[in-house]
Amino acid sequence: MEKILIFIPMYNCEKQIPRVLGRIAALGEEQSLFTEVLIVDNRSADHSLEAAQSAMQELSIPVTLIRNVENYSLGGSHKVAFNYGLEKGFDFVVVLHGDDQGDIGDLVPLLKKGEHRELDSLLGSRFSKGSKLVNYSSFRIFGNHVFNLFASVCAGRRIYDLGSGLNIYKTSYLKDRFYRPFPNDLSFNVFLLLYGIYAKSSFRFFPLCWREEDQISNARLWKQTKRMLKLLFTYVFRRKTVFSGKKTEYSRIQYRYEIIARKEGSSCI
Ligand SMILES: Nc1nc2c(ncn2[C@@H]2O[C@H](COP(=O)(O)OP(=O)(O)OP(=O)(O)O)[C@@H](O)[C@H]2O)c(=O)[nH]1
Ligand SMILES: [Mg+2]
Repeated sequence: MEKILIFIPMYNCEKQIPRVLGRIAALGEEQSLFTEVLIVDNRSADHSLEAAQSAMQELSIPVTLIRNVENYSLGGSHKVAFNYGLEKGFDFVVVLHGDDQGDIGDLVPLLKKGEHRELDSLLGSRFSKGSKLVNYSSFRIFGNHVFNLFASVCAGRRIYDLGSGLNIYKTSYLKDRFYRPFPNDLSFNVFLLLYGIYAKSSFRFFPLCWREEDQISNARLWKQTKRMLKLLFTYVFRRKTVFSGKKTEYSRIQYRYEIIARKEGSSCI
């Protein structure tokens, strides 16, 4: 039986994390598509830990709640979870943001068809045909389409989303831990995507529903745009250097965590 880990990065999501876990519990018997849920708290300053610990009791599959020893940002939390997936012998790692913008249900039909087995990764896309956006302004949608087109030209491959919060990766693809030197901030996802193109990995985008309701957006528009442009420029002119595997300040971090709570699976599924 294949082993699939759902990794949930969580940072100040006390309101949203019960809903994210509730959507997994609502899958009912389909929860058994997944082997374990790993919630990675990035030292939230609110009551996310307590909210998660209480809501995780509703799931039928095992859940582990851990807390990073330091705030490693979103990219660093991915590293913690990828390392965990590799060390515990998982075959796939699903990334599902803890602020309830996406829905795990969007991935279920693909998993049932076994599409994840054919590719190194399946990437959720907010801007594909069939995607649904709730509370996104037309300006933001238009801007993203333009940016995705520009990124596609730079990368030489059609990009529909530079980084959404619902993706699945094969651990055999991650096993040499090429992600270790990547920056830990929100640009980690773009590094991951560009590396995937650089390394000629196999992936495709799938449409999803994405909401922005009570979530706090941390992506500062202009700062983020400038950073992305710089990154794409680097990809065009210096990709060999960037992806050569050379150690960076991020490679040296230990990415340690402590276990806060563990819930075993119930035998009814
Ligand atoms: N911002 C931020 N988010 C983190 C961190 N650690 C984990 N997360 C989680 O990472 C997920 C994505 O964070 P967001 O700030 O929404 O970033 P984003 O989805 O890339 O950008 P938006 O377009 O603003 O939604 C959320 O579920 C956060 O709870 C962290 O250190 N900073
Ligand atoms: Mg978000």
